[in-house]
Amino acid sequence: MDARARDNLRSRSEGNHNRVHRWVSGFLTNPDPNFDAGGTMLKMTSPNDPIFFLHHAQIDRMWNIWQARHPGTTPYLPDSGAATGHNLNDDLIFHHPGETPPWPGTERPSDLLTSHTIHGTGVWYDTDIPEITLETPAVDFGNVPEGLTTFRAARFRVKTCQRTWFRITVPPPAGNFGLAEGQTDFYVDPQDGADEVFGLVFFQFHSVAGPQPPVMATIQPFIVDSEGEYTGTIGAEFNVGPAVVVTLMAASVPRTDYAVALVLDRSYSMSTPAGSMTRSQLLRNAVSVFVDLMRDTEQLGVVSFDDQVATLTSPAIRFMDAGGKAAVHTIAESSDLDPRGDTGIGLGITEGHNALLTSAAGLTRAMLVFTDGHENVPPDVSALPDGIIDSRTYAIGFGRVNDVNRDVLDDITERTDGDLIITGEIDSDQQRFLNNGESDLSVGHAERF
Ligand SMILES: [Cu+2]
Repeated sequence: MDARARDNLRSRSEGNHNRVHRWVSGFLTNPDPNFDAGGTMLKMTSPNDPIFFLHHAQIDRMWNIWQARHPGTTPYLPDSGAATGHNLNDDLIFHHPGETPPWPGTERPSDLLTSHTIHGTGVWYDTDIPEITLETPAVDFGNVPEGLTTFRAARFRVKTCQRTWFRITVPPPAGNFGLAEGQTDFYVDPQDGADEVFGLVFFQFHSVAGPQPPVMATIQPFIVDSEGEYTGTIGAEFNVGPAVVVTLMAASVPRTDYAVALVLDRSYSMSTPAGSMTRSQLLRNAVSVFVDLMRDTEQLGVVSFDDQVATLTSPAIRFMDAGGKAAVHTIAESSDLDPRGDTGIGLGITEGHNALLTSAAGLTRAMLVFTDGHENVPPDVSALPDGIIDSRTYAIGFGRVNDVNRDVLDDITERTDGDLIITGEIDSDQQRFLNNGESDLSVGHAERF
């Protein structure tokens, strides 16, 4: 941005800047010197006009875009040789010589090169380039039982005002690691009121016996240039920073057969939204995915709770052969899980414990508690005797982190070193992967979202 050449951004934007001041204010075409054509945009009082702010924000926005398009170009010139106050590192002058400056402190052009610095980090133009940080250089699938396919996400922290894409440009080499259901492109949208969102890029791992050497995959973040401002082509892709490499790692472990009690919250608060569906719908989906991943040598029981408890499977714990799976699918669709009363998590856990007592010999017992954690019917989880939470117990909280009662969920899981998952606000694709991912809860590993 050089003031000295005619055909550059600065000359052109200053020329256009001046025209807008004239257009908005209007020319004084009436010879009567007292006639005011309206508006203040042509006068030194122009900052009083609301249009002034919009206008200057637009000039600043265009400078931002120009900087992004010319990353190797000096953002401001001249750095010397111009009149005092106009060089890169001069103090800007807002008053006549000999007069008192209108406000204390100094600003220099070099202080104003980055609009986020000027306006504060929370103020963005909606066209600004996203700021992206990879939070997971290594994506660890943990211990995965042989025969299972699980999903894990590389996670990016994203500051953005627009949809931000991630493309797996170099997929993991053919083998046990791979694309999640062939998917290479993922995106995240900004959320009103949130300074940051998380971009998730999923991979899958299929567990077979033997060592699992880590593999690499490459991900390129980009935006779609809907106005052609960054690429010169409307709808073209514009890469945001360089591609990043993530390392995928996993370990295969022998698969054990499990007896599982699903303890399902059907209290009224489960009717509230968790992302694109209600918590209750999320729960029904999770149950359906979970049961399909069980082997016919494993057992499952389903318990519901609000202020009452019910064991919905008959017998309480049954093998997940075709008939058993069909029965659980019927339960997942039924009105027996409709949101209803208050929340007695302790009641549900006790009922699940009793169901597990009837499991077949040789199976490892585990309990999954699906709840939003707002208990209001005794006994409280904290008051349950240790013998009741004895099997490996996992809690799955519905809703965003701030919506669920973290203390109660932690209390459920910590006694047996289980994991806590909070589902967060996620779209349906991610939901599908998360639901699949719950399969490996059976070996005590779960990713925290
Ligand atoms: Cu102006």
